[in-house]
Amino acid sequence: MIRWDERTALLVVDVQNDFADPAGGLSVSGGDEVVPTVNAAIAAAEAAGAGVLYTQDWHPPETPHFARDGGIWPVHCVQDTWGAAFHPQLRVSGEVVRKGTGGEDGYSGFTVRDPASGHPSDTLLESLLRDRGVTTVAVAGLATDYCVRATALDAVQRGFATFVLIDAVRAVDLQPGDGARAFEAMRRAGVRSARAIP
Ligand code: VGL
Ligand code: ZN
Repeated sequence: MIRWDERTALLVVDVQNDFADPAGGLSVSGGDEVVPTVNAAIAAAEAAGAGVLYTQDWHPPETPHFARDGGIWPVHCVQDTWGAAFHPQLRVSGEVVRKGTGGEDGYSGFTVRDPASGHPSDTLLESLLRDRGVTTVAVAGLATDYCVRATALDAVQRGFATFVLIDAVRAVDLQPGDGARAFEAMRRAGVRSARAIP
Protein backbone atom coordinates (compact mmCIF):
# COMPACT_ATOMS: atom_id res chain seq x y z
CA MET A 1 0.00 0.00 0.00
CA ILE A 2 1.16 3.48 -0.72
CA ARG A 3 1.02 6.20 1.93
CA TRP A 4 -0.73 9.26 0.51
CA ASP A 5 0.06 12.79 1.64
CA GLU A 6 0.07 16.37 0.29
CA ARG A 7 3.44 15.92 -1.37
CA THR A 8 2.32 12.84 -3.24
CA ALA A 9 0.24 12.88 -6.41
CA LEU A 10 -1.64 10.13 -8.17
CA LEU A 11 -1.21 10.16 -11.97
CA VAL A 12 -4.15 8.46 -13.65
CA VAL A 13 -2.94 7.61 -17.14
CA ASP A 14 -5.31 7.31 -20.11
CA VAL A 15 -8.30 5.54 -18.53
CA GLN A 16 -10.25 6.23 -21.72
CA ASN A 17 -12.86 4.17 -23.55
CA ASP A 18 -10.60 3.23 -26.46
CA PHE A 19 -8.19 1.53 -24.03
CA ALA A 20 -10.51 0.48 -21.21
CA ASP A 21 -13.65 -0.63 -23.02
CA PRO A 22 -13.63 -4.05 -24.76
CA ALA A 23 -15.18 -2.29 -27.79
CA GLY A 24 -12.50 0.42 -27.83
CA GLY A 25 -10.23 1.12 -30.78
CA LEU A 26 -7.10 -0.02 -28.92
CA SER A 27 -8.69 -2.11 -26.26
CA VAL A 28 -6.33 -3.37 -23.54
CA SER A 29 -7.20 -6.82 -22.25
CA GLY A 30 -8.62 -6.39 -18.74
CA GLY A 31 -8.50 -2.62 -19.16
CA ASP A 32 -11.89 -2.09 -17.57
CA GLU A 33 -10.78 -4.09 -14.52
CA VAL A 34 -8.50 -1.26 -13.42
CA VAL A 35 -11.35 1.22 -13.07
CA PRO A 36 -12.52 0.22 -9.55
CA THR A 37 -8.91 -0.11 -8.39
CA VAL A 38 -8.00 3.30 -9.81
CA ASN A 39 -11.13 4.75 -8.20
CA ALA A 40 -10.06 3.33 -4.84
CA ALA A 41 -6.63 4.94 -5.24
CA ILE A 42 -8.28 8.25 -6.17
CA ALA A 43 -10.51 8.13 -3.08
CA ALA A 44 -7.58 7.28 -0.80
CA ALA A 45 -5.43 10.00 -2.34
CA GLU A 46 -8.15 12.62 -1.99
CA ALA A 47 -8.86 11.66 1.60
CA ALA A 48 -5.21 12.30 2.45
CA GLY A 49 -4.99 15.60 0.56
CA ALA A 50 -2.88 14.15 -2.25
CA GLY A 51 -3.38 15.60 -5.72
CA VAL A 52 -4.93 13.57 -8.49
CA LEU A 53 -4.01 14.36 -12.10
CA TYR A 54 -5.24 12.68 -15.23
CA THR A 55 -3.74 12.24 -18.65
CA GLN A 56 -5.76 11.82 -21.79
CA ASP A 57 -4.44 10.61 -25.13
CA TRP A 58 -6.00 13.22 -27.43
CA HIS A 59 -5.18 12.73 -31.10
CA PRO A 60 -6.38 14.65 -34.14
CA PRO A 61 -8.16 12.47 -36.76
CA GLU A 62 -4.92 12.24 -38.73
CA THR A 63 -1.57 11.78 -37.03
CA PRO A 64 1.60 9.84 -37.85
CA HIS A 65 0.84 8.00 -34.58
CA PHE A 66 -1.81 5.98 -36.49
CA ALA A 67 -0.96 3.08 -38.80
CA ARG A 68 -3.01 4.53 -41.67
CA ASP A 69 -0.82 7.68 -41.51
CA GLY A 70 2.52 5.85 -41.21
CA GLY A 71 2.61 4.94 -37.50
CA ILE A 72 1.88 1.68 -35.72
CA TRP A 73 -1.46 2.08 -33.95
CA PRO A 74 -5.07 1.57 -34.93
CA VAL A 75 -7.08 4.76 -34.74
CA HIS A 76 -7.77 5.58 -31.08
CA CYS A 77 -8.55 8.49 -28.77
CA VAL A 78 -9.51 10.93 -31.49
CA GLN A 79 -10.37 14.27 -29.91
CA ASP A 80 -13.99 14.68 -28.81
CA THR A 81 -15.03 11.15 -29.69
CA TRP A 82 -16.47 8.44 -27.42
CA GLY A 83 -13.14 6.59 -27.55
CA ALA A 84 -11.22 9.56 -26.17
CA ALA A 85 -13.65 10.14 -23.31
CA PHE A 86 -12.80 8.87 -19.85
CA HIS A 87 -14.35 5.54 -18.91
CA PRO A 88 -17.84 6.38 -17.61
CA GLN A 89 -17.14 4.77 -14.23
CA LEU A 90 -13.88 6.63 -13.67
CA ARG A 91 -14.03 9.16 -10.87
CA VAL A 92 -12.67 12.37 -12.43
CA SER A 93 -11.76 15.09 -9.96
CA GLY A 94 -8.55 16.87 -10.86
CA GLU A 95 -6.57 18.49 -13.61
CA VAL A 96 -6.40 16.80 -16.98
CA VAL A 97 -3.29 16.91 -19.17
CA ARG A 98 -3.97 16.08 -22.81
CA LYS A 99 -1.20 14.77 -25.02
CA GLY A 100 -0.85 14.46 -28.76
CA THR A 101 -3.31 17.30 -29.36
CA GLY A 102 -1.28 18.84 -32.21
CA GLY A 103 -0.51 15.49 -33.84
CA GLU A 104 2.58 14.93 -31.70
CA ASP A 105 3.70 11.39 -31.02
CA GLY A 106 4.82 9.98 -27.72
CA TYR A 107 3.52 8.16 -24.70
CA SER A 108 4.66 9.97 -21.57
CA GLY A 109 2.39 12.36 -19.72
CA PHE A 110 5.44 14.61 -19.32
CA THR A 111 6.63 14.92 -22.92
CA VAL A 112 5.45 14.73 -26.50
CA ARG A 113 7.54 14.50 -29.66
CA ASP A 114 7.24 16.42 -32.89
CA PRO A 115 6.31 13.75 -35.46
CA ALA A 116 8.60 15.19 -38.16
CA SER A 117 11.71 16.15 -36.20
CA GLY A 118 11.28 13.84 -33.19
CA HIS A 119 11.95 16.92 -31.06
CA PRO A 120 10.56 16.48 -27.52
CA SER A 121 8.63 19.15 -25.68
CA ASP A 122 7.14 19.23 -22.20
CA THR A 123 3.46 19.05 -21.39
CA LEU A 124 2.12 20.99 -18.41
CA LEU A 125 2.34 17.97 -16.12
CA GLU A 126 5.68 18.65 -14.43
CA SER A 127 4.86 22.28 -13.68
CA LEU A 128 1.46 21.32 -12.27
CA LEU A 129 3.23 18.90 -9.92
CA ARG A 130 5.99 21.35 -8.96
CA ASP A 131 3.44 24.11 -8.30
CA ARG A 132 1.77 21.82 -5.76
CA GLY A 133 5.10 20.94 -4.11
CA VAL A 134 4.78 17.32 -5.17
CA THR A 135 7.87 15.16 -4.64
CA THR A 136 6.35 11.67 -4.99
CA VAL A 137 4.10 10.33 -7.73
CA ALA A 138 2.17 7.09 -8.08
CA VAL A 139 1.23 6.01 -11.58
CA ALA A 140 -1.88 4.01 -12.46
CA GLY A 141 -3.91 3.36 -15.61
CA LEU A 142 -3.26 2.22 -19.18
CA ALA A 143 -1.19 0.89 -20.65
CA THR A 144 1.65 -0.61 -18.59
CA ASP A 145 3.96 -1.10 -21.59
CA TYR A 146 3.40 2.34 -23.18
CA CYS A 147 2.03 5.38 -21.42
CA VAL A 148 2.36 4.10 -17.84
CA ARG A 149 5.94 2.99 -18.45
CA ALA A 150 6.95 6.20 -20.26
CA THR A 151 5.30 8.40 -17.64
CA ALA A 152 6.92 6.55 -14.73
CA LEU A 153 10.37 6.59 -16.39
CA ASP A 154 10.10 10.34 -17.06
CA ALA A 155 8.91 10.97 -13.49
CA VAL A 156 11.86 9.18 -11.91
CA GLN A 157 14.26 10.83 -14.36
CA ARG A 158 12.88 14.24 -13.35
CA GLY A 159 13.61 13.52 -9.71
CA PHE A 160 10.21 12.43 -8.39
CA ALA A 161 10.11 9.43 -6.07
CA THR A 162 7.99 7.20 -8.28
CA PHE A 163 5.68 4.26 -7.69
CA VAL A 164 3.75 2.13 -10.14
CA LEU A 165 0.48 0.78 -8.75
CA ILE A 166 0.73 -2.79 -9.97
CA ASP A 167 -2.91 -3.71 -9.36
CA ALA A 168 -4.13 -0.59 -11.18
CA VAL A 169 -2.38 -1.02 -14.55
CA ARG A 170 -2.78 -3.37 -17.55
CA ALA A 171 -0.56 -3.97 -20.59
CA VAL A 172 -1.28 -3.90 -24.34
CA ASP A 173 1.17 -6.82 -24.79
CA LEU A 174 1.59 -6.38 -28.56
CA GLN A 175 4.34 -8.96 -28.01
CA PRO A 176 3.72 -11.42 -25.18
CA GLY A 177 5.76 -10.34 -22.15
CA ASP A 178 5.82 -6.62 -22.96
CA GLY A 179 4.04 -5.84 -19.69
CA ALA A 180 6.54 -7.88 -17.66
CA ARG A 181 9.45 -6.25 -19.49
CA ALA A 182 7.95 -2.82 -18.77
CA PHE A 183 7.82 -3.62 -15.03
CA GLU A 184 11.46 -4.72 -15.21
CA ALA A 185 12.53 -1.54 -17.05
CA MET A 186 10.72 0.60 -14.48
CA ARG A 187 12.28 -1.32 -11.60
CA ARG A 188 15.79 -0.91 -13.03
CA ALA A 189 15.21 2.83 -13.40
CA GLY A 190 14.28 3.14 -9.73
CA VAL A 191 10.49 3.01 -9.93
CA ARG A 192 9.08 1.18 -6.93
CA SER A 193 6.05 -1.11 -7.01
CA ALA A 194 3.11 -0.64 -4.70
CA ARG A 195 -0.49 -1.74 -4.56
CA ALA A 196 -3.49 0.56 -4.78
CA ILE A 197 -5.54 -1.85 -2.67
CA PRO A 198 -4.05 -3.87 0.22
C1 VGL B 1 -1.03 4.42 -25.53
C2 VGL B 1 -0.52 3.30 -27.46
C3 VGL B 1 -0.82 4.42 -28.21
C4 VGL B 1 -1.17 4.38 -24.03
C5 VGL B 1 -1.33 5.55 -26.26
O1 VGL B 1 -1.96 5.17 -23.48
O2 VGL B 1 -0.49 3.54 -23.40
N1 VGL B 1 -0.61 3.31 -26.14
N2 VGL B 1 -1.22 5.54 -27.60
ZN1 ZN C 1 -2.10 7.19 -28.68
